[in-house]
Amino acid sequence: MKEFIQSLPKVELHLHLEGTLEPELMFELAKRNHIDIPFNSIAEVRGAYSFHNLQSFLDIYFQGANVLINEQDFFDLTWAYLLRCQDDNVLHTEVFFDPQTHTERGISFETVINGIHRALVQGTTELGISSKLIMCFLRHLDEESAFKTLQQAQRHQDKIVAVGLDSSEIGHPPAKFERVFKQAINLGFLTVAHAGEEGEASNISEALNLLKISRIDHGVRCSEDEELVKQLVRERIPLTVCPLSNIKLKVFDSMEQHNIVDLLRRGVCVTINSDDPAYFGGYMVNNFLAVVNAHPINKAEIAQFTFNAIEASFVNKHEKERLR
Ligand code: ES4
Ligand code: ZN
Repeated sequence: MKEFIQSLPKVELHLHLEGTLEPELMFELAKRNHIDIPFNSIAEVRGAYSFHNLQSFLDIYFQGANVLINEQDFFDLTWAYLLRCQDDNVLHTEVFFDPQTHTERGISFETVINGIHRALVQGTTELGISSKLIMCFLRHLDEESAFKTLQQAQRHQDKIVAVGLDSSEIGHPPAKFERVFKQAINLGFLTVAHAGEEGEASNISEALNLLKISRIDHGVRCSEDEELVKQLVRERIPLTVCPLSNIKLKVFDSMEQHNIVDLLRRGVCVTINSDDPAYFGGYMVNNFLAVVNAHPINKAEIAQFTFNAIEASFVNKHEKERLR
């Protein structure tokens, strides 16, 4: 089974570049940029990665991002992730970045996007890994900050396919960003949103109805609303599920209790993704293995996760044929 999963072609649709910052690179960048970090060793950093909910993770995640200063840092971060994709036979990836995490501390939008974009282009030419870039708004910040970020993104629309919504779900429902998403759609961006991760199922319906999203990031709490599950099946609305993330952030008590295989068998277009792999214990192969080790599942069902991801991806028909 391990070899089958290793060699299975994969497509990743839910990955935060800031969440791929491994402790080793964190130390290297801290040194290079003369930034103080509150850790004395790599082991100490890993020891701090024990979370009791989404917020306890986000606090550490935003702190880690402080070592990213120059364009080259964003390149190095992205390139290191693409090498992991190569290791895990990921052929195509659609990655998130959070510009506000950086612009709020004085790093320019250009520094961030130019470093990331240069690495993604090199990933295509040197590794044969295709990619799309999705810009997320931090939902704990206000509408005005999101509008400002959307404006900054406009001159980079050739590099960004979609906008998304991440960070603290509880207390920051999709409705808060209805006007921002409306403008983004008018400008020609596709839309996605984290919904139904920690927050209730109604956030999923609200994101679909108000933000016109093409797919739902996480969405695992859909099972609390039977009618919603039926709608997801009927309309083939994809969920980008992140199994190891959900266990680390205590969305489910154990992988055995995770509903991803149940949703797959009920006909929901579910996919497997790594979210913030440096923090949650693994990249794509590890996420597949964690699911398979906890749930009896056959090879055709495992391969269905990849077929679903191809279907849910933002590539054109021609590129979907290539991935199949
Ligand atoms: C995130 Cl797991 C998760 N949820 C919401 N926002 C995020 N940003 C990075 N990882
Ligand atoms: Zn996420």
